[in-house]
Amino acid sequence: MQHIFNFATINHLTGTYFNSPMDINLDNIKEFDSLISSKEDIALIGHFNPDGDSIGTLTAMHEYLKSRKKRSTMIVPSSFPEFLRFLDPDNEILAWSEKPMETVIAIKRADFIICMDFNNLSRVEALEEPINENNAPRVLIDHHLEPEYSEFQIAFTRPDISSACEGLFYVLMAMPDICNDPAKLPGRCAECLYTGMMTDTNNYNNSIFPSTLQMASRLLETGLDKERIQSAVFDNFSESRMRLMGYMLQKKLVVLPKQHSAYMTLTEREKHEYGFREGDTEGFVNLPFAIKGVLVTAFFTESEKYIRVSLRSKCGLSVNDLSKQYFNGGGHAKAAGGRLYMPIDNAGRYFERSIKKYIESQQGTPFE
Ligand SMILES: [Mn+2]
Repeated sequence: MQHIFNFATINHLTGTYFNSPMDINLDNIKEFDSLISSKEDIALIGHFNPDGDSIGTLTAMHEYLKSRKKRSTMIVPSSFPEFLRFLDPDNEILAWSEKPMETVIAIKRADFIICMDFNNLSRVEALEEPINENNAPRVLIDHHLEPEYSEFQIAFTRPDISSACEGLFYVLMAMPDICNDPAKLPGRCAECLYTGMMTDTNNYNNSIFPSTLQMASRLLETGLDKERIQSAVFDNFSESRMRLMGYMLQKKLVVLPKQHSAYMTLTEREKHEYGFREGDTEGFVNLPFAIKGVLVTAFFTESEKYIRVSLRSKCGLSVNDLSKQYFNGGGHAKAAGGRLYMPIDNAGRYFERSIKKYIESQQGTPFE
């Protein structure tokens, strides 16, 4: 399967100059376009613990399919943070954790499945089984490393873009009805795409490529209200979340100067004390980067079954590799997740040992 596109063929398709920094194969676009035309009931699948990019791709694709008079159902394995609610004003997104029956039924009856912002069906947890039981064609739109190509009929994916929303933006630009004109994006599509890009780059702090700014610029040209989106995402937290952030920085932040690293651990008891709600720690993992010399960060959240791990890097040290070796996870070189199965009180020491061992195992200095 081919997942690279080239300019000439896109020009041929649209008859316009296609100013895209991404490569998309024309045959894949044609196939995707005709799959949409021939199907009636499309399931859009997002990943576990959906973030802005996940909800952004789902809602943008939903808006697009609505414009093509297709029924589509947005489905995620677990609920998403409240601050993203503005992307789904009519409460249409189904979370398996809240409505397991409805969710499974929607997957079973689908005649086409579009997976976005994840690279492997294991990232959708309980949804993996019903998806695998459905023989409908599957398409992937993503930006994670090492996609599981064999699970999809078409995969539009590459790691050197900011977000799955950016990938979806360029796929939509290549569709015949959009014809490389962002002004033709229907309904709230542009705003959903912009939100996913903005949140996945931590508000233009990381994973910004020339293609990313080009996408932003082209969306802004359509009259998109960027201030409104920024305020909906960043100025919408609870007082208790702000106080939790203060507590974490004051009491829980550990800096390891020699390892250019810093970490924080959040326990169930502390979550309870601060009235924790899903999404409250969004972005906390990035806070220590403001300290001079800190290039790698980790955030550990205790939950019922395991410790949720978030890892970030601003240097050559790959947290994807680090997570694969020590934290039962992976993701991107500069942003990865994982899980630990140990008491939360041991997580800090485990991180200190792991990062030391990992740095020792690297050739040369990873802090460049
Ligand atoms: Mn993403």
